[in-house]
Amino acid sequence: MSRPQLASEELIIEAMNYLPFWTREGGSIVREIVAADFVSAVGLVNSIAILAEVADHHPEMFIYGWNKLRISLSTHDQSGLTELDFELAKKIDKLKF
Ligand code: H2B
Repeated sequence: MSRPQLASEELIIEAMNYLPFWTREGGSIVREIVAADFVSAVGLVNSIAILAEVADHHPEMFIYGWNKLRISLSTHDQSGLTELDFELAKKIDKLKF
């Protein structure tokens, strides 16, 4: 399967209009979520893991401070952002937590 190309600056700016919970950090987009408690944060990680496996696209996820989750998306083999990151971010935003 062919891999998507790095997103242009114009495409990134356009995509970010639809991802208000995400911020750009270099070649990644990041969302921070405060869950109800530790178990909820772990549950969210597991839900995201299923989305990631289906998409074959995997975020970095970090639970810290008991109930906080930091999700970072980038396309490793392109060393930056591609449509895969924006598509997975939109799916993550649809999860209920
Ligand atoms: N996830 C992310 N975030 N970036 C990638 O480049 C990537 C991935 N590559 N998941 C996938 C797996 C690749 O290794 C497989 C072979 O499709």
